[in-house]
Amino acid sequence: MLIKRRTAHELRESAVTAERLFQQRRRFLKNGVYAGGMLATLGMLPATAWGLAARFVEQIGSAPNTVAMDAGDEELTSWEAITGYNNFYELGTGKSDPKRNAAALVTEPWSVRVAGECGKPGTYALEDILRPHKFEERVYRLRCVEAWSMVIPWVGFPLADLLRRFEPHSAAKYVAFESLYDPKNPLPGQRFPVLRWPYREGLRMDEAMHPLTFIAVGVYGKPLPNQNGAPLRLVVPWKYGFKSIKSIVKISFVREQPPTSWNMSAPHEYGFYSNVNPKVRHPRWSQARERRIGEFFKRKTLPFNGYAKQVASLYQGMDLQKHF
Ligand SMILES: Nc1nc2c(c(=O)[nH]1)N[C@H]1C(S)=C(S)[C@@H](COP(=O)(O)O)O[C@H]1N2
Ligand SMILES: [Mo]
Repeated sequence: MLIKRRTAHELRESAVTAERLFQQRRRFLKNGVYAGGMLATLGMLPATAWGLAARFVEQIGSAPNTVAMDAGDEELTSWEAITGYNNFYELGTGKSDPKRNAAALVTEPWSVRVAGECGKPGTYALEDILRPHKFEERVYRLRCVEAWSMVIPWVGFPLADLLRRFEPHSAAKYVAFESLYDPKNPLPGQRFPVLRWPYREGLRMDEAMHPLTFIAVGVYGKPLPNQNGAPLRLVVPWKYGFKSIKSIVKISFVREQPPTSWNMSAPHEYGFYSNVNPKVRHPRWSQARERRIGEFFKRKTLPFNGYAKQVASLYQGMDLQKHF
């Protein structure tokens, strides 16, 4: 088989095709017509051009019967916006910096260090992390704390399925995550102390094990672009976007609430929980409304970003004004 290098232009075209196929398939699914296999052609991309995650693209493309529409009937945000308007401070603080600097992030080889209160700590190659999981598609709203939002068709698997493999001890009350940081070879944005590197995030164990909590390895049926947090990133749809840490290199099971980057940098503005909450304003702006990228008028922000039915019980008895 002829393996040909793809130009940027070709990449764009194939991405647009993927988006159109996906939108079509989604219409089919809405009408109750099963459209399995429509994405099958996406599995034929040359692996060398796509990096490590591409080895799994066939699996990504052949999982159309497992789409979960947890964003109702809302229209998907375009591929262009999802992959061109990003927050990924390691690659720069401007919204278009992550895409422009994407090549600075080297995702091959990749491994994840697993540490702390668990039966199977160690360093795992990405292949070993991903191999046992059956990928599925999840359409989730993503609400950034800056009051904009998107609807994104992720590909991946529940975080709970991954964590269980490491046999967490009962002493593990929280899970901490870290993104990549090599002080000797910093990413373009890591030359500046905008945050204390590495980027850190964390969840309470029950939040981490919740079925909505997801590890994404793809979007729109394609491997995750670097600017979206390749090769694997967290997605917690009922929390502000900054909890959804990108390009994970370390997972620790810990007893105490772990320090998290945005909370360390501005504790009065960014709490550990950071559940989407229209009633708790950011000290500098209201969180009652948001702008859906691609739309002109603002819309109301929903409690827990519209996932209250699934997750509100996690916070029963907690004062959410205090534990923001
Ligand atoms: N490592 C890392 N993860 C990160 C960020 C970051 O700067 N570094 N930004 C967060 C923020 S603020 C948001 S809104 C989402 C954006 O994800 P997206 O660019 O895929 O839409 O990623 C989150 N994960
Ligand atoms: Mo964000």
